[in-house]
Amino acid sequence: MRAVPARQHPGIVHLGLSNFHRAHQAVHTAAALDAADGPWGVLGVAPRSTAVADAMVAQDLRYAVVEISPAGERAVVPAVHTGVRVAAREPDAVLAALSAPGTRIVSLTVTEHGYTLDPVTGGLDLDHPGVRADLRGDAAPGTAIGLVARGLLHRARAGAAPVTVLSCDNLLGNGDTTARLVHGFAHAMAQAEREELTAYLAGVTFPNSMVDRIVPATTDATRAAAARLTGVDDAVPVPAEPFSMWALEDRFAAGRPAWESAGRGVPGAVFTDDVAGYELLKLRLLNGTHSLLAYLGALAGQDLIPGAMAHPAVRAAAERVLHDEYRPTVPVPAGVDIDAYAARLVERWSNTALGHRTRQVGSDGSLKLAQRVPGPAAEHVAAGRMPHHLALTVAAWLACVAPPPGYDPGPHAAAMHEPARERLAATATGPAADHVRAACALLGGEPGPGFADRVTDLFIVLTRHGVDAAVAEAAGGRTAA
Ligand code: CS2
Repeated sequence: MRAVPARQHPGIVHLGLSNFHRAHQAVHTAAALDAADGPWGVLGVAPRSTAVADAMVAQDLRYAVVEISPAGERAVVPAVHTGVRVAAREPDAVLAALSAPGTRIVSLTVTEHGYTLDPVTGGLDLDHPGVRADLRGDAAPGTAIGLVARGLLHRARAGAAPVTVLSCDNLLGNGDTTARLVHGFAHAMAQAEREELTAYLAGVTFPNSMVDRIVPATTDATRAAAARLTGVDDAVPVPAEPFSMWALEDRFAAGRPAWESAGRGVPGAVFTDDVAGYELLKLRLLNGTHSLLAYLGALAGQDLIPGAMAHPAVRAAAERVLHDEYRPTVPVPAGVDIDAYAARLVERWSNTALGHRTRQVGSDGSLKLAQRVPGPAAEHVAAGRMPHHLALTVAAWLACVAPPPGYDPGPHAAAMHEPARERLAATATGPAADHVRAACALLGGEPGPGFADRVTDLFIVLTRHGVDAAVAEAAGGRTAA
């Protein structure tokens, strides 16, 4: 009889069956398991959508990651999933998995949107209807934080060992933030539950991590490429750029895979105490500039990020925000060559073969920009400098998702998902300055005096005279006539 490889034990329960997880953590875990077998299979949990979960079951939990660049394509099949669940459909099975003795890591890719974070307080949004329902606890948890907290409470009650909760999302201090939210949830529970959960949380660790790989949505072209490269039909392959990076703190309560191992086309993860440095580097230089490219690109009629890069004014604005406004606010981690990093970003955004859409990067802007813009903007304003291109980022976002009457931002902006769209529409018909102030409030407040005025100037130029005029205005550093 053949022994069952250890990797078939799901030591990891992962919340979020997104393309990002399937092309990043899954591939790094496959590389780790190639280097050292261990109980690190992944039980993937989709919050609500059944499509990917059911398709994965139908194809034996296998799928291909199709690495795409102008240099060519290749397929990698991670094959690390041991099962999939849909939380809304099988809540008991998910809670059982979270509290199973063999579960050692609970990881998350639920996007900025999934954390039910109040951008003003930085804590759990206790007014969120989903959070309120999860605190009542009379039905299965519907929010990610509710699911983690209730899962950990089950573990506490089952006497199960502590676990690591590993956020793999683009949040500032994602581990610390997740810890704050889960503690906030515990704190708001009824007394008996609060005490049980809080005691258990003392043994749980929440390492910070920086995750990086550009992963677009799957299209028919991805399916065709997967079939061509692997010879099998795959309903849910994932397109990804060749680049992948992961930096994380080595604080695991119950062990971890050998993620430092390179393989399957990805380099080994970097374990470091300076995750904050990597995180700022990535959240600001990559994600911050990406947002500007998405909004200005969409307004300039571009469907794709490389299309935005090919638009001279948009590219010029991206280079300015990257080098002049984000870069000086980032303490570069030891060993990182910042010039090479920035040059690589330009190359990554210019990947014409990948098909990364402006609408994807532009979606959920109210939540993403809160992580990307206010911190560096506050630093510049406090130092007496106006960050014109950070202001332009906010103006372009607002022009995309809450345009003033008579201004049509075009189909790519209209297709962006924005949870605050309705709220922002309420001020779109009034004076631009009030509209901008309402938008800044949503991002956590004005980062410093004069910033909202500068956003207002640029918003007016952008919506009256267009993208090129607004870029010229930002570069000239003047105020609007
Ligand atoms: C992007 C990110 O959609 C976005 O907001 O900036 O998803 C970006 O592609 C990844 O963080 C790259 O690692």
